Amino acid sequence: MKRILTALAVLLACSGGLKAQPAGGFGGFQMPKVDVHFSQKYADVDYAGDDQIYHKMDIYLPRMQKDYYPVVVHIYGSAWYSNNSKGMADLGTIVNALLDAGYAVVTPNHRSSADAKFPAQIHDIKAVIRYIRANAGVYHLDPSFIATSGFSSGGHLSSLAATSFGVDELEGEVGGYTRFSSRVDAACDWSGPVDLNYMSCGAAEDTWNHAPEEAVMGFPFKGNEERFKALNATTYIDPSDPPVVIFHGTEDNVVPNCQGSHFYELLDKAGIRTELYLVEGGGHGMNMYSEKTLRSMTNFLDKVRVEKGGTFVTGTNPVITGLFSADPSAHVFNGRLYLYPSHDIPTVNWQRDQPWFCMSDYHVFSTDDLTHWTDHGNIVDQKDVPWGNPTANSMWAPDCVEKDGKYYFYFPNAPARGRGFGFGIGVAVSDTPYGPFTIDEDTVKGTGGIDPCAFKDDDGTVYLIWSGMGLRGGKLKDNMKEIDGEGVRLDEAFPKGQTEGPFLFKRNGKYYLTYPWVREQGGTECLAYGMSDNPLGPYEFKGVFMDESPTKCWTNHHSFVEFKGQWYLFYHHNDFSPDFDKNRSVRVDKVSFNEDGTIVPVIPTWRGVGYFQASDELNVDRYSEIEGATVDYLDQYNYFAGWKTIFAKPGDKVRFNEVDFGRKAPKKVQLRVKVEKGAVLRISTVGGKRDMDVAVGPTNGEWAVAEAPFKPKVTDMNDVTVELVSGAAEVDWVSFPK
Ligand code: FUB
Repeated sequence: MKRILTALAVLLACSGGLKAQPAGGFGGFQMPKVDVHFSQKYADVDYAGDDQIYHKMDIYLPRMQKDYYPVVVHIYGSAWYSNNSKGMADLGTIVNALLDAGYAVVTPNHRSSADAKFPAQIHDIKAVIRYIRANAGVYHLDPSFIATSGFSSGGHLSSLAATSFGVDELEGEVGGYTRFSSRVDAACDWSGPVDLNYMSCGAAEDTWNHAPEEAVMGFPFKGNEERFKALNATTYIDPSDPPVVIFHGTEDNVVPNCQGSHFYELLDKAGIRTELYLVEGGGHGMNMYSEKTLRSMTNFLDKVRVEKGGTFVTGTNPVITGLFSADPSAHVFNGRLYLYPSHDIPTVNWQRDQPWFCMSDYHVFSTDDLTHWTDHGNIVDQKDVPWGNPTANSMWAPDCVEKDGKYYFYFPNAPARGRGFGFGIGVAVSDTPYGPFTIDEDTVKGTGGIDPCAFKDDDGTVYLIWSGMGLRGGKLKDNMKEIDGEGVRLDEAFPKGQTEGPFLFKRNGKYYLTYPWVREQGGTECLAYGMSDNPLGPYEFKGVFMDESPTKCWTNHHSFVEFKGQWYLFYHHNDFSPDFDKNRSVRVDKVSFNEDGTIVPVIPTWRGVGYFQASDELNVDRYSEIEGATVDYLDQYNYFAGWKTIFAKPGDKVRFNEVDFGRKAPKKVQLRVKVEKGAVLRISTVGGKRDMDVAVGPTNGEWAVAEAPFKPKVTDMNDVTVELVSGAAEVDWVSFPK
């Protein structure tokens, strides 16, 4: 065992200096020429900003077309001796399996033991994770799921990244994104040495030659056993660690397989979800990558990802960022708010030479406070609909309803060849609001069209309303798969103009049939409604409750929901896609009713409805009120990066409502700014009565975080105003750190 590692060390050391080795290293025992299953590759991305080969990484996107991909960082094995083996990082085995399963794969280089001593290697890996989190939008990566994986010493670094989140000495300061979290969501350990003090598997006599780890630590093992514990992934295990899947060969003659079982036992004892695959006959790389083991890895990651969901914070509009969303149906199930929107993606199937609606699956989102959201992931995919066309990308507006403890998800889709024309409406059933959903074999009998809305009345009767040559509806039979009798037309008394996207709700005994309506020929959709004493009408038209989108998004589609005593209107505009209105984004604003039950028209806001603490990053470009200042995208190539406020002349200002300063006044204020020559910004709170001027120097064309002591004693709920006193500045966010 020891001879193999030592021999390899010599070989690498002789191969032309360790500072800038050619692509090489262990790389999982494979040929360098590999057909990697990617649709796009970003090569040599500099994650540390120092242009060193050991700080470059490659990013591969899967062939499967999605707008954002969950990420796995896969680290090559080299006994920490190589600083440039990303080109051989198990590309034909682990990397291809991940790509085929829909994961983007990042293969980083890292400093070798000749470049720098531990913890430089884990500092590099953490910089990779932070870089991905900070730049996810640029590379189509989904920052809500970042896992690590690695072989041999890469397995060590992958495991260490998982167990050591927040350990100061191991976090490091590599790269420009140290403000971002290096937490990972799952880890895969392929044959990794994770406890270097246990390499002899607990035998009384330590016969192990510790050459590679001595090289990476920079001092001998014997006599320094305690200090070596810093290198071990096992040292840092605690119950908050993410799930880990471990693969180890029973015949591994380089890293003994007791490493895998030992790691498994410790993780399991700490209550961490873990799976161990001891591969019969597997060596150190050899015979390890069967279809079965690779599938076990991707299944594990899929399970963790779906169960975890992505979590993100957005208390302003649009609510969902990082992916497009539209046609939001909101419902409260078991006290939690669930959102079932459509999922727009950039056009694949152009129609008549035009980019068009393109929707291949659905995600469900949930929240307790309309600020912290969970993305429960993909719940229904077009390829899994038994009656549907698996490539039509026509999964339009859906809805969900609970009946007798089961959740019924209704969705439109284009039927498969020979199964009809136009759109059908399908149903999928689950025991929870977020799946897994089982899709029914056939469409819902008695329906046909788009935009199903499922409404449960107080007596438990469920109605399905849809759009198909006008707005139609009917009672669902108890099996929830068939309309009882004929569907009836609901909008006959409404003024002319195209109608679709119905949403039915009940308040104080009255039924509201609400819908997107094109009130003027050649116009776009506003939102209108009628009221009735019966769910299936007749409805009396009551007017418009939201005007056409100011940015001319042709569609709008919405839902009403009462949550914790307040009514909300969810709807969509095309905020993250100003030039193409079929890539939309969900928004939410409060809604109220007049004495007679009619709806008070809703004016769309940027501020939205979310709760903010003063220590949060307050994106004041999502203002409640603006005077003089203007707003633009932060990054013209990645709109998901959000917006900035431009203060060009003194007096320009924005106000951001309802910020909770808590019981203890903050002592400082931070502003993320870009300033050319210098500027003074006035921060006001308590209705403008507590002011504080902050002078900001030039930032050399870069974004920088400026900090100043915050003198006013401000507590409790306040509005925050930012006003330019002199100079000029662009502001990303303002924060009052604790
Ligand atoms: O999302 C596709 C279609 O656009 C919906 O089904 C309509 O309601 C409109 O929003």
